[in-house]
Amino acid sequence: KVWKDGLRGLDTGVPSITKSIVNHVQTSLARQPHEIDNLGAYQAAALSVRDNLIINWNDTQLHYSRTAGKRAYYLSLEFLMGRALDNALLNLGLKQQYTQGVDKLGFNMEDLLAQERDAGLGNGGLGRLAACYLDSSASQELPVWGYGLRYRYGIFQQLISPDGQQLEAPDPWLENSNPWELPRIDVSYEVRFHGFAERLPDGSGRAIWEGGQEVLAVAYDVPIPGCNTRNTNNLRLWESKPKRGFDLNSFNAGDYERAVESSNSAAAITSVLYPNDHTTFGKELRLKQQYFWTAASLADIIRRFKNLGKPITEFPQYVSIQLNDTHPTLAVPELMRVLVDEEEVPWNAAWDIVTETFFFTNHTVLPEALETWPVPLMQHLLPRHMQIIFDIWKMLSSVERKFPGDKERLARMSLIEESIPQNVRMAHLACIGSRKVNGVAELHSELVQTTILKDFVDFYGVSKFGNVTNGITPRRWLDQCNPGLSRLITLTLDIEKSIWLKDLTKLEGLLDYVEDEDFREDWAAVKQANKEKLAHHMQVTLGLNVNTKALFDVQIKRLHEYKRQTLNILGVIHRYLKLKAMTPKERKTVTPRNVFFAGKAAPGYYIAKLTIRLIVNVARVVNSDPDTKDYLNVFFLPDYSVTLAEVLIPASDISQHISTAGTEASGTSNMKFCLNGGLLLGTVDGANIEIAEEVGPSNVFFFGHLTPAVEDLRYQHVYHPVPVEQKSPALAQVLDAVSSGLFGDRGVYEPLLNTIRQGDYYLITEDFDSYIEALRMVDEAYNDRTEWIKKSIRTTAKMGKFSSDRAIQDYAQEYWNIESTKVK
Ligand code: DL6
Repeated sequence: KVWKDGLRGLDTGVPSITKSIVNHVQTSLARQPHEIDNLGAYQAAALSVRDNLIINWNDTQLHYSRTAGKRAYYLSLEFLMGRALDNALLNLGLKQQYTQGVDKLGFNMEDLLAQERDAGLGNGGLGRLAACYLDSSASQELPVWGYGLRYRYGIFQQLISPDGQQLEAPDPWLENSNPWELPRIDVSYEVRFHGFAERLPDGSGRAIWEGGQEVLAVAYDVPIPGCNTRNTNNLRLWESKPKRGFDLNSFNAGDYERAVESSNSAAAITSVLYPNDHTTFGKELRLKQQYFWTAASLADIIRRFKNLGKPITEFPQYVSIQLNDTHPTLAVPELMRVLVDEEEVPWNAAWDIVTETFFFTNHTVLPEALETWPVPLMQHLLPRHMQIIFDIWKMLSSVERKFPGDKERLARMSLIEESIPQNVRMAHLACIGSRKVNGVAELHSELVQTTILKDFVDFYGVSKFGNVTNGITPRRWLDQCNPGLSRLITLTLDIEKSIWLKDLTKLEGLLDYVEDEDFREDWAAVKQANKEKLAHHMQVTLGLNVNTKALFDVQIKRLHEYKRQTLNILGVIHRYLKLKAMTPKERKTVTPRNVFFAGKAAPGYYIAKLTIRLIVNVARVVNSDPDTKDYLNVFFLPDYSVTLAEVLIPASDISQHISTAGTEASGTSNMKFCLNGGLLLGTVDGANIEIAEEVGPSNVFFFGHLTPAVEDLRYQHVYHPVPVEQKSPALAQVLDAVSSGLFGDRGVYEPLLNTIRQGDYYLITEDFDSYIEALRMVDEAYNDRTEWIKKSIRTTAKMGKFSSDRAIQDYAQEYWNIESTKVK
């Protein structure tokens, strides 16, 4: 059934749709309809869908302005949106009509969808989470806007050389123009860098900040459609532009380089997404990005608030701002600067406004990911903000009063790390400047409170700290990527699709059908079709043959030592060596397995890149070995993206989430796989734990040491090391096989193997044997086909908790204090 709520007032008959597409071909694209190709047809169809979105978007903004209620803003340096056309069609309920419309014009909808470039404005989980939250905010009719940067180049394209090396190429995703954005030349702000900050001598705490470089932030709006609603929210992305075209004096004097220098440096701010995940970088351009974006976003939010005609002291009653990790933390001193220096609010009153407005989410406890910025760099780039940060810390003399004489505690809590040079600790600033702080899964939130922010819990009390377990949007991660399963669910539950898509706990109704053999066969047929779709995709794009009768085992995520793709590939080698040692008759009893990997490594992350190289070379050897190729195949799919995930996830029988306990804050792909009926093989970490609580321990495969053991084990590895041969003979055999050159150049992998043999920070040695045992249990369970299908159904049925609708309502109610408001 097609829903109606999102369509009210729109002309959605097939003839109007074809007319509108042809119209866009002739006018917006200025082309002849009879010579249009798939790309042109995609662009015209997208513009036609966008027309509908704009009508809803305008009405939504008007509605929010008229109701003048409280709004929330999600500040994220990353929004990993993926493609927009299919999502918009499904959320509007127009997929069928548009499919018929483009068919009438002689095109195929799938071909048109394939033309769209992913909006890859993010690195991984953090950016994709932001995208899911936008979808849920609109679907839940919540007045939430996203603010980010319009990078001209998104996450790099990953190429893999024949010998397995990752190469990076730019991602010029805007080169064919982007029909989903609306440039708003009427919305721009000036952002200052450098210059001089001079405190006023009147003791007010105010200062004047002048001089330096001024850059223009220009808004681009991306409409975010909700599911089965007219509410269409906004993602506002800023582009940097020079304030003045170029320096005419230098130009006239023949100094062309100088003439364009400052305009180039202004435009460079939003040129590229930093490709680092879980590491800080300390680069001036990155700090410029952070300030440029937070300053423009705050200016825009304040302007909108001022339109309400309320006194500035009421700001937090109308505005909540979520800081997505520490990247937007400069918003804290920036709001202080605007309030104190420009609005002339007394310092203490300004601080009250700030600490009522902001909320801070931490997304990792890994030490290398905790942002700090050198004080000299801050002083040079943002002299006024550095003064404010020092003043904020001075104001917190209450810390000293509460813990008199506890100098160590004071040093630990300080906003300034006493290193050479000194550094500003952004997590401390975000914590101090926010009303509430949360982690993204129960275990992670507990770790935040007991490790990195423990002193702040002692100081403020535990009520300032909370947990919001992450979620994923079932629109993209089930309905869009797995239409077969979506259809089966709708038919089985016998309710409208939009009902269960917006109340995912309804999936529990599937439990009534676990014992129904026909339903189980339908369920299994959907999975099989998805495996065939992936195999077809790999045949077409990579020329690879994939056995669709095998078990599909998938690990797709950023390459990182803590995520332990290395453990996975070493497990594959273990299986290979075992297969080699079997007789042909013994092999025939083995469950064939395809192991799929995908993910990018940060360009400078040598060990992660070496892991990719090992995977590719293991694949080369294993897939071509006549003894084993019918039983084991390994694939590394290059250039992982949201769109590739949409093909891989529905095809998986089992997926791996095998981080060292206590290192993965939450993970969200674990939720996506389980929602699509894939079972989970994982460690007791992040959201795996809550998934197991929901689906029941008999439906997941857990292994490995638990978080409380990790610290001790690491200590043992450093101070009382035991050789790998003693700890795990099976692992030692695998490492020797790699060292012997079985998978190519001897010696190449030694730095990678040494991370295990020496120190083993991520505890591969400790978890290897239980990992192999867990894999054996997966094989055994998979051989009981009926039981496996039952597990798969039960898993999907219990995923209601992990809808991002639940997560966004948690934020709305417990943190931001905003309410749903439906556009009529
Ligand atoms: O919260 C979203 C996502 C979690 O699911 C992952 O577990 C976590 O690793 C990731 N964190 C980051 C941290 N980056 N920074 N800064 O991406 O967040």
